[in-house]
Amino acid sequence: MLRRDFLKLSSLALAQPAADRLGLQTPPVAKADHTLRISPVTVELDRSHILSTIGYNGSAPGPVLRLREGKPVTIDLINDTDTPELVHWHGLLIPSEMDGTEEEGSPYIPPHGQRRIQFTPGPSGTRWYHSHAMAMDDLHKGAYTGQFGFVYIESGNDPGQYDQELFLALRDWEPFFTGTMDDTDDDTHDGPMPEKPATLNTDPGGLEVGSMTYSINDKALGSGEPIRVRQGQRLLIHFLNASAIENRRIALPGHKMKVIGLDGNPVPTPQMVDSVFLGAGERADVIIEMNHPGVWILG
Ligand SMILES: [Cu+2]
Repeated sequence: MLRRDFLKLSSLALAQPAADRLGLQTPPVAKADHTLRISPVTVELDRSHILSTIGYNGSAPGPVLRLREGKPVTIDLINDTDTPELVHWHGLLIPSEMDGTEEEGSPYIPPHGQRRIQFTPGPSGTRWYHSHAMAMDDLHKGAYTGQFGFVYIESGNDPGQYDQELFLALRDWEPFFTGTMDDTDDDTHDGPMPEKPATLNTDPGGLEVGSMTYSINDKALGSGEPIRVRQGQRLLIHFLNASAIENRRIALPGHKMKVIGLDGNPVPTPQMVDSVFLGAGERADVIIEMNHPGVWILG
């Protein structure tokens, strides 16, 4: 054995745990660029309302992951729960094996197991990640839990001047089964609407899912820190409707929003609007010029 080889071997032996020493064929494992750990978390919507759910890296939503378009990343997915999980990358064009969807053939992350994935992020823009484990009739599973977070894929193209950048996910919690399809939040219809429900549903329950608990990120209306701005500042807000069940309209009274991106993709002709309406999973990137001093409720 050459001295050089001996040094190589001994440094490997030092770097690896005892169990690997016998084989030596396992190369030292490089650290992943990002790690998402799936585990039980609590969400404090406000002081008197604390939920128990499953989240990423100890919180819900999970961390904002900033990736570079075209630059390969390695992500460790660690499942600290008792059920198989899938992390789906919503809006990314990546191989189905990495995409985290059962129907496309991505392998599950086993209970108390882990998976390392590698992909080349793209296209650029506001994307998100969430559990794709099928909940079926279990409202404590998959997309009903706190397993969601933003992925922002940078292209190097400046989205325009702004003073503050915010990632705000609209979310509902504590879902329940109901016999009524309650879509009164769908206010996109013109003209008078029929009284709802048109016929009284006398079923004891149903398979529609409703919710009465709402938040932006992890905070309910009136709790959490306000967004503080100075007059004339420009906010870049990335909105995501991270709900599995509800459409949402969001507005900032006294201000207009300039929509520069929809579902993460730049819009050809940015428009000024009073509010944006987002279906489940949709995103909007807006610029708001803070030109009306005061206390305003974004909601
Ligand atoms: Cu999705």
